[in-house]
Amino acid sequence: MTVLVPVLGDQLSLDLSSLAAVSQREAVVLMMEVSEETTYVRHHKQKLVYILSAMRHHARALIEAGWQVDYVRLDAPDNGGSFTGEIARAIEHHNPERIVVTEAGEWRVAAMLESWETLFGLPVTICADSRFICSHREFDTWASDRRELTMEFFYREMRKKTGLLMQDGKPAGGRWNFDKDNRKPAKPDLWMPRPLSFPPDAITQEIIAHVETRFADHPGALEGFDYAVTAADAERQAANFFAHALPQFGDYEDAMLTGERFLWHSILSPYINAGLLDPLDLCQRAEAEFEAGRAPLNSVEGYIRQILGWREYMRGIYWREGPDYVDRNFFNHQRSLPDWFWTGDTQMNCLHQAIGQTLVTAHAHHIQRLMVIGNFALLIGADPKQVHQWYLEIYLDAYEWVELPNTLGMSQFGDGGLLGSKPYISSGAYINRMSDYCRGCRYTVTERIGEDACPFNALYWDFLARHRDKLGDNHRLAMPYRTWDRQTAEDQKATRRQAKTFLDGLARR
Ligand code: FAD
Ligand code: DLZ
Ligand code: SF4
Repeated sequence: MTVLVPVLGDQLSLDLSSLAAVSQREAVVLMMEVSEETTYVRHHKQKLVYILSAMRHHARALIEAGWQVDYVRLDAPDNGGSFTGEIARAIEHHNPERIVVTEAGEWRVAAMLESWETLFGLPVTICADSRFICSHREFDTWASDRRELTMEFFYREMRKKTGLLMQDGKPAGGRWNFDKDNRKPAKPDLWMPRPLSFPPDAITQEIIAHVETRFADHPGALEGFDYAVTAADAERQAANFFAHALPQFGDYEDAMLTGERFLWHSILSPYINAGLLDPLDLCQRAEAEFEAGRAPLNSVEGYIRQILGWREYMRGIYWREGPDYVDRNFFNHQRSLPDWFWTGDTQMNCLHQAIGQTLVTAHAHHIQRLMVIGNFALLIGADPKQVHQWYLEIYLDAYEWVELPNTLGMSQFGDGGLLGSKPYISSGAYINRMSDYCRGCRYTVTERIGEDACPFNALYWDFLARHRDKLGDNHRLAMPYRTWDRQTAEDQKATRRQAKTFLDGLARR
């Protein structure tokens, strides 16, 4: 008897639930490079190289572990072009009696998996993805009797469930959250930790050449690609993070510095999301660093909260809200992103830095994504679906289940506040406080009106004025609205005129 076990490009774990559910003797593992997955958005070229190379390396690891693997390359002449097309070919070839697959990470692919039983007349077992710490049912139980789905309360449940940073049923250090200790700006520092560099091996080089020609119209640079593409190298980067960056992770979590792309961040999200690293294992290792006295609680708690809290919470929201979450548009924003989102060619230094490094590395850290790029997109009234597509295509770690709630929900307030009690917006003052970008900018961060005024300032107030009908009652915005109301009608008019002039010339900014 043959069992077909399709392993998708973000399921690159040797202890995947589908593999655990079958015996090696009967299984044929099917891995498929298919054009539908490489083009459903215009993925950044480095994202394509990363996924395809990690898939090819994972196939080797599976074979070494004793699995029979049928690997379909993108350039195979008879490639079926889609997961379903390749399953059809594999059924002809291997004549399996059933299919066992780990659940997909997004609605689009989940619908494909669910269609196979009827389409092919074979039993299909869809296994829960055990790499996540919170199951769908657990999340729904937590969410079902709540009016507000506050992440902080979900996170506390996860701490209790896993026992991470818990002492006698209480949070370690007497507090659940050390966020207020974690907002320090950073200074240039020669001894800043650096992520490890993994020069491309022959497999990766071949893919780079293929991507360069076949996906020439996709955004992003390929030069300098040096991400890990194996579990062993991802593990080296994890060890590097724990040894050198974790102790100060918390202090500088929100900081931004010109030319410093990674700061004290872990740069592990691409590896966790593709399956090369296990999220719970990383949390436990961070906790062990605290217990051994090598990393302080504010850093370790902050790091664990990102994974155990935010990452699991985003996944829960994604599946709970359903496939039409992507169409939510609370503010009815319709503006297109300016073309310079794909070149970084703007005079606003913060955006030039954040988008520029994104194009070069397919990575930006959380505050760059949220408070520079996302903040700007929201203030100009960009269409949240287009903003979502930009993030999905441009970041190495982007899969819809995690990217969509972060972008459309947290960053663009497209769902009207499911994930946050107020929109993440700010004037230039926040960016100036948390970065050194303003010093190198053609605009003046302290000015609101005039040729040289920082565009974020007028845009911020214009946004609040424009959306008063929807935000006026929000008690967390009471203070900025009071400040706005204290201004003279003439000042208010000048601010709104300034914003309009800026938006009229957005393409050239
Ligand atoms: P660190 O700063 O070292 O954080 C540790 C880990 O926590 C990360 O590796 C990641 O696994 C997890 N994490 C942190 N914040 C979040 C979060 N908000 N949601 C989920 N996991 C989190 N993250 C993705 O993995 N994929 C995405 O497509 C993605 N899109 C985003 C879009 C927007 C608009 C925003 C604001 C955030 C997005 N994030 C996304 C979250 C976050 O920016 C990245 O996880 C983080 O920058 C990855 O870098 P790192 O591994 O160095 O993270
Ligand atoms: C993102 C991606 C890309 C670019 N290419 C492939 C591929 O060729 N084959 C594959 O199995 N997976 C790929 N992926 C990841 C899938 O899109 C990912 O597995 C789904 O998003 C899961 O829901
Ligand atoms: Fe960005 Fe304004 Fe600062 Fe320039 S002055 S870097 S546009 S916040």
